[in-house]
Amino acid sequence: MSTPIIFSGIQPTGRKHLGNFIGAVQQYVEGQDRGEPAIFCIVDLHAISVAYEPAELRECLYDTTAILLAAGLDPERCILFRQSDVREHTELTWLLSAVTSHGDLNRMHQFKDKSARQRELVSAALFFYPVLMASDVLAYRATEVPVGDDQRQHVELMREIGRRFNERFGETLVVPELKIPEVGARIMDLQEPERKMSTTGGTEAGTVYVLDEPGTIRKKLASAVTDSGREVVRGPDKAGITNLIDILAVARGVDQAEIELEFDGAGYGEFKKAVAEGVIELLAPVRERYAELRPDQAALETALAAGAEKARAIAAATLADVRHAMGIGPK
Ligand code: AQP
Repeated sequence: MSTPIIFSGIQPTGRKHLGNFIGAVQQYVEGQDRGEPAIFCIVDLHAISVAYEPAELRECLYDTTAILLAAGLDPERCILFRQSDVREHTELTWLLSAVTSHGDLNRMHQFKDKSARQRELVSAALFFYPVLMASDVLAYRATEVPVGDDQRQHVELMREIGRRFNERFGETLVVPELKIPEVGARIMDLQEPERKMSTTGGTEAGTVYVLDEPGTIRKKLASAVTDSGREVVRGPDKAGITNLIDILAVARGVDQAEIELEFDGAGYGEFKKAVAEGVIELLAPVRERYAELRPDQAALETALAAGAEKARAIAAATLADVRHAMGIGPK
């Protein structure tokens, strides 16, 4: 197999949750030595598609940068940068909009969900979100896109956009593959296990944040919704327990079957305590390292700027090819 070019984006917020961590961040860390290069982008331009505060956005961007570094991303081994520092993303968004179908954008689940939740304005940016996401990835001719299961539809659309571009203008872009984790691709809300754990759409008590203190994590896990049964096994009518089994399996790096075997005959209370300890062990080192890194904003800025320079060089070359293929600008 050839060496992958890995690309993924993550929204800037200080409230990254366990779903983001397992579905995305752990895959990034695993990918940074496999990708050549592995590129990770904090997508501040995506964040402005819903209501936001400008001053908070900047702070959140540093929060997310520090979380990613604390989780193990190393700017010497990957390219980590801020989306808005590389203007090629926005230019490519417009160019790719020429081969994006309005009907496809209309079918996006995320747009339907998020537009229904906006109180003041449903922005055109929210509608265009998937085109910007396609540009993020296609600008680097990435071959692999590590994301959680909720991004499946967006990645399918970016593949379609890449294919349509190549058919219309000649082989220029690379159609990437989706990469979702085998276990933990969709971590569910602890209070409403039929819904995914989410920054904006979930319950506070059902969302474990990467930066939660151990006491908070214990409390959230203790009150996690289960069911009226007693068996620690996965099943279609056991959404809460299935989610907790997945979480503990990922936290310990073992199979779900191993967890079921270990807790055979144990009560839900004992099991939930074990899940809490597993999650604390997974997240505590990240929280501690974050506390060391976050105050040095200048160092975070330096790391992002160096990443942007490397990213720009790659994206600019793709843009030159795209412009040429599309007949844009001088020969
Ligand atoms: N519940 C989840 N389980 C597994 N993976 C998840 N991801 C998100 N939720 C889960 C993955 O996290 C990555 C980064 O997501 P993001 O920060 O860009 O935000 P998002 O995809 O919009 O998801 P959020 O954080 O839950 O925000 P909401 O719901 O408010 O939009 C992505 O790879 C995503 O798949």
